Amino acid sequence: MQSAVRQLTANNGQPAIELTFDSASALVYLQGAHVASWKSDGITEMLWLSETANFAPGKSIRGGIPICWPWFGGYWGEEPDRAQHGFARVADFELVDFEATDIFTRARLRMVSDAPYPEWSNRLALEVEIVLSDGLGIELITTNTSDETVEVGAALHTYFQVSDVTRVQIPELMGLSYKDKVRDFDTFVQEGEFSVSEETDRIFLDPPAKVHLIDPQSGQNLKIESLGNTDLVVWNPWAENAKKMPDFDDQGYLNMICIEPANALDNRKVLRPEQRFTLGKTILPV
Ligand code: TA6
Repeated sequence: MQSAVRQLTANNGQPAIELTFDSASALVYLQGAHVASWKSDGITEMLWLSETANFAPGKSIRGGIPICWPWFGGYWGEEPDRAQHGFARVADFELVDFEATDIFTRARLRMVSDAPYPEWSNRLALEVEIVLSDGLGIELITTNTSDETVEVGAALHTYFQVSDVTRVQIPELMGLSYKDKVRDFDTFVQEGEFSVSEETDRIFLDPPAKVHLIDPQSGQNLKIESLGNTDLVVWNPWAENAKKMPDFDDQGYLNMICIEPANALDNRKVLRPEQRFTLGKTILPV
């Protein structure tokens, strides 16, 4: 049983670590503790990555698993000009601990950048744990390091590779309520099977812990089990929005769907001093 963690220089000279477990591999950029590749069989890429993605300091990678933290979406505070989805995804992380065993390979990274916004200095600490075995696990572990209560939102903004997004199914979404960003965040109920044929940006409320991503064309189906999330965000930008994003290749929208366990909008967690909170997910081919 081959398992290892090694540090390397990846795209555009960016530092990264590679986890291997048997034939499986995962590539994690230290900036943003960003999982950019997961090959469960060592050959098939399970995560979508834009052909025009940036690999540069201070720029988030379009694809893989960007970390939205300490907020998801727009900033709720009064201060202006705060980056969408927070600042962890462009922060520096360092490898603090790893294990390579015959049942899993694990790496733990810690955010070492100072918060770029003064009101967030010395408030929260973030560690990210990534586990590779038959599946891929990732957990965001947030600790309130201040002496006051702190609100934190987050999401694991996972871009899944699919054969044809118009044919994918996520059966467990049927019947759930969701806030639709495309329709002013009004609340609707998912009537019938979920499907994508236009811009889709839905925050499903109180979702089940387990959902499945069914890809009928490839037969590559996944079980996605989340913990700590109050919401599940599902996003596809569709053609017009994909074209507007320079780091999103124009046709890429047909082969990706984001399924994101989140604490979104008003569902932020309120942490007492020293309190710890974990948001995570495990993805397993089925
Ligand atoms: O998770 C869906 C979403 O909030 C969309 O509304 C869209 O903004 C997407 O995230 C991508 O955001 P980004 O800041 O990575 O371009």
